Amino acid sequence: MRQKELQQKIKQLATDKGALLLAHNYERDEIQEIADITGDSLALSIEAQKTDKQLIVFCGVHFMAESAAILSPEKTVLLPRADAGCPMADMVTVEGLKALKKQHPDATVVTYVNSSAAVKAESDICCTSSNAVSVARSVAAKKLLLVPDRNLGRYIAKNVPEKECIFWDGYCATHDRLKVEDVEQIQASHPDALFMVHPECRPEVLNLADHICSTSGMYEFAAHNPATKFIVGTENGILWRLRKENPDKQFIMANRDMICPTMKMTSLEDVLHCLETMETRVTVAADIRIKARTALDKMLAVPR
Ligand code: CIZ
Ligand code: SF4
Repeated sequence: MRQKELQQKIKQLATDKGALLLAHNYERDEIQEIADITGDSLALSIEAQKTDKQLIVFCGVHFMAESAAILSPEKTVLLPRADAGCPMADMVTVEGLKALKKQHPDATVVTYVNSSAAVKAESDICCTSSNAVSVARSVAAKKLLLVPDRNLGRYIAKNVPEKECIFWDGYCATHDRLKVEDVEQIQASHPDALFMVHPECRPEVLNLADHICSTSGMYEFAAHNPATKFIVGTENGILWRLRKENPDKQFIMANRDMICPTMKMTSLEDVLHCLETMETRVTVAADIRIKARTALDKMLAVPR
């Protein structure tokens, strides 16, 4: 089937079944094209909560669908590819986190939303890449366990020097791969471009940035900054919407290999199959869901 036909078939079936199609900013272009809403993981989960629709098709990775299920347990949340996980989220286990907490009983656990529901349930408060610094500042404890991303952790530690920070040694290979030399080379070829970068990148790369922000922050920065050329330091799926919303501006990847293999798994065929079969449903057991929800709600209560 041609791409357009497949897209039309999906849209029709989604309408017939009353489904809301969500796509993360890193999904393939043809998936983002048919989504009702594109966004970052938390924004999409909040949209899933707000809609009257009872069926959510979440084109993304497993922890994202879990977050939607935590916020809306009464809805049906489908993940088109059950095997699309997040390698960084998988770097921390509940047992490992419990052991670290035992070593630091006086610390507050601040967990990035890019983590499993079970790990969130073992955490005191969650954070995203856009609110990480405010969340860390809001915590009363002097000592923080920052889980699972060591790069986001070091970014928090730099901006909240009054706290003692202990990092879980996880990382996102897609972002960690970006090196200082890559950025310096691109900056030398495009001296008039501004470098915007995600805090999942290494600290020495963040030092070269004009703007450090989440994916949503990049859309805002690109739209409102008068500059016309930007070097992009995050997963390349972000280019689709950046270019669509800013047709007169130029966006250059800081490194061509910033491609997340699991975010790119979901195909149009998978989305169609998911709507036809109603598989795979993602649910979170009540005991975990309630604890994970508490950690998310605490984060949502922190003023920006
Ligand atoms: O790196 C990711 O997977 C991001 C930025 C996810 C999200 O939207 O929070
Ligand atoms: Fe996980 Fe990184 Fe992929 Fe995001 S880009 S889903 S953090 S591996």
